Amino acid sequence: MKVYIDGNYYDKEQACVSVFDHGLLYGDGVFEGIRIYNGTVFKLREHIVRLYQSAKAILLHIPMAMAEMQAQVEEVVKVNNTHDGYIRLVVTRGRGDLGLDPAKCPKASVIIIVADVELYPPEYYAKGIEIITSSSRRLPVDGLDPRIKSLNYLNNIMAKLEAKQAGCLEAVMLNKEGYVAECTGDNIFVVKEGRLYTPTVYQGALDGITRATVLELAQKLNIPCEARALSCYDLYNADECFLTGSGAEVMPVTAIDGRRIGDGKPGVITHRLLKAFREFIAAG
Ligand code: PXG
Repeated sequence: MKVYIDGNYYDKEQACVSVFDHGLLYGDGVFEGIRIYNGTVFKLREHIVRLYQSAKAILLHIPMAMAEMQAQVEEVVKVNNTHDGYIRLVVTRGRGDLGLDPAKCPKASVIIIVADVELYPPEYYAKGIEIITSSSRRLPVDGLDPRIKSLNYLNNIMAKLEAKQAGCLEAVMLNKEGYVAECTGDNIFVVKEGRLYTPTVYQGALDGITRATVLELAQKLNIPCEARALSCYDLYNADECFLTGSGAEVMPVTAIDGRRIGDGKPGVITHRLLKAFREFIAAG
């Protein structure tokens, strides 16, 4: 496996960054996680746009144009001859000194890693998963806008630890008002009386690319959908619930905080959307 760093390719073991990189010292940087299906990079343009928007929001200049970045990602996939996998695209503030000042970092670093994807076991899709709500809140907009996919994932990691301690794979993160934002690495949806709901980005949801794809597919299937505020009450009393993300795709949730969702089995609409999502991928 060859890792791209700032114009050069390195073997996995030799792929290193400086200890003075502000991505390491301060989590100063942005990233994307992207899937490769059947030799094609899924929604690459959308991921690149989100990366550049995250970078713009933190005043990080990416030292290549968007079209160049897109071509570079494609090249790394080709060099690695990857048919199905996962891309981690990272842009750090680059090498500086030990102070916070980003002006001390002359050039951002671009890292592109292609890896095998860690798939969830198929039985999770058939049976659904149980999740909890975490005590770790999603960052407020006046702290760091949660739409920025930054290298600062510590509060998501705290929530993930809480999930693992409870024997779950994912945790719901609430915003500081107590409304549902999303999960640690996935967006969340509920179905109630045939309608699909998901929190808005202003409630702390990442503008997820899988989320957007599922909303589009729902429209095509004539399933009414709406982004709006949701509380834990709405989750507990939903007919169906599922998560979306580049890793999870569409993952049914069958219990939240010990409350059974619907009849405790993946729902009909969830299943239709998962099927539609997989067909969409297969169609290239
Ligand atoms: N919310 C958060 C906080 C995320 O990090 C999503 C939602 C889903 O967005 P997409 O665009 O993927 O539909 C993400 C993305 C991991 C991992 O290792 C997770 C993500 C990205 C990269 C790695 O679990 N989730």
